[in-house]
Amino acid sequence: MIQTIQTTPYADQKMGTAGLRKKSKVVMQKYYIENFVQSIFDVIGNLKGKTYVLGGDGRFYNDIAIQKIIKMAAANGVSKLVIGQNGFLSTPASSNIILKNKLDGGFVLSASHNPGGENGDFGIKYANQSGGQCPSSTSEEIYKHTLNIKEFKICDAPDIDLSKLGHQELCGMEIEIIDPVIDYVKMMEDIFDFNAIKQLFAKGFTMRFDAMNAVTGPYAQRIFEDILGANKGSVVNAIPLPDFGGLHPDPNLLYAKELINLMFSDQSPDFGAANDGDGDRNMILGHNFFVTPSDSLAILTDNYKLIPAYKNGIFGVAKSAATSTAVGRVAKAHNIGYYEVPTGWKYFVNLMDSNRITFCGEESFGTGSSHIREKDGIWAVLFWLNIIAATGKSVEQITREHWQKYGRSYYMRFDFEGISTDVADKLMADLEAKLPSLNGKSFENYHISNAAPFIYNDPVDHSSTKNGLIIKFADGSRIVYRLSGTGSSGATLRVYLEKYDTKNLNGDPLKMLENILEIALNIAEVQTRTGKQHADVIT
Ligand code: VG1
Ligand code: CO
Repeated sequence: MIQTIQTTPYADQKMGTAGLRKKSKVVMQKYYIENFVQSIFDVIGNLKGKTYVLGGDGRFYNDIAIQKIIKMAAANGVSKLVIGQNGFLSTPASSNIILKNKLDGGFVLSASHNPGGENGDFGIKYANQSGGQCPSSTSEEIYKHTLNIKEFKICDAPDIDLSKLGHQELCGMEIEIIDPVIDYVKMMEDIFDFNAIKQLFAKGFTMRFDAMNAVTGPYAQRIFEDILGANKGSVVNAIPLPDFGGLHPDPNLLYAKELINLMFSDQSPDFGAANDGDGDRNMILGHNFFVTPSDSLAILTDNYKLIPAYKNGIFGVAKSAATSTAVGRVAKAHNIGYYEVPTGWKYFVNLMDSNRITFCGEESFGTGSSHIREKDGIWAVLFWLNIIAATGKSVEQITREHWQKYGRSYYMRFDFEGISTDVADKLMADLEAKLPSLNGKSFENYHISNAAPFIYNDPVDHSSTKNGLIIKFADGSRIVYRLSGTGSSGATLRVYLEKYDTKNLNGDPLKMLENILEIALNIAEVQTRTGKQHADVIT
């Protein structure tokens, strides 16, 4: 039943910030998935005795891709696959299954926060035995392999019935279909004070969780409504749909509009949250109030003692370089380790494995801890609920008190999308060349103290990664420039701005950052080079 089929390489199967991400139509080309997956199996080698987890966020083409991967795993000699029922598994749930059962890795079929559907995006994240996505050195090796691939192996058999829980067999490989939610819920119960949160809801606390028609609906309904007692209907857009019901499952101020409108209205519940396509991102809102992800990371870290799993102490904390420095001040106050890494969760994995950090986060609505090796959307929501239950304070109160204590990092990100790759690459190259000449220069009241590329030297595997360009000012303000590594066409320039203030805590972020924005766009000649006067997305 095992067939070896001849194929020819594709030139574009390079993983980005988080796995392979392409237009669905690209992935639907003949043997596209097969080439990529065979390359992973070839690079891992020696698959006998190995077990992998497999699932996805339910987006368009998941059903086809998952059957291909199952049949290829069997033909390549994998011993066992653990698969989420009906092909569903969130990214955090998948990481948990790898760690808890000491599996050899796994595949999450998702393009995360990118839109789905036939005209949307598709993606594959590959995790190794760490429970996190493979390091860049491995993805580079896989990419090289895709450029020379000549054949792949596949088991010629009917599709597996993914709705049936329990054990099956295919071409000598064991398949176990599991409930995607049970183990994840258990893990959350072990971390947080569910009783305190139950009492909070019993006293009439209200929330709205927007699952954006993506994978977290079933997890959120089970946890928030069934177990914790939030009102029925608190979780909306709860059924995962192949095209996310036309929504763009990116939990931010632009794409989670329905939730934002509710939270900034008189009908607002006490608390609002949303997750992305594969359940690893989160957005936190109070009544009339938005918490930036950078502040959220700082606030969670500052309050670790309120959470049962962390109350006896935490290792350090890490953030991506583009994320605001707010959490750095918290790390200093608590006298714990503090690390800055390139963008992408894979860079946190070594720090967690070596007990250097417990918490980590990114400005792109990602927060998490060493309970797994991916960011975790529902974990962050539960952390906030646990703080609220323990303190009796609102989201706004908690955040404002944090600013009183530590000062406030005004922070925003401006994305310029759909730029031609050549223009974007040249913009970054020219800017990098110009950085040394900027050192010591002043723009009105802003004095540049340092302008340099961000280079990360991993303390564990000693790899070195360059990611983004940073301009630092004497008053602590910062500009970070990066090109996105998750898009499926053209280039996206991200400009991240930060300004620290200890006196004016109630400013409007856009106003506070107005001058720095102008400086940032001028230095990089963004408008003249891209032809865009304004950012496409502001978060
Ligand atoms: C974006 C975010 C980054 C995040 C990555 C994956 O990458 O900026 O912080 O880790 O997406 O998130 P980029 O290269 O486009 O800036 V997810 O939720 O797609 O796994
Ligand atoms: Co995601």
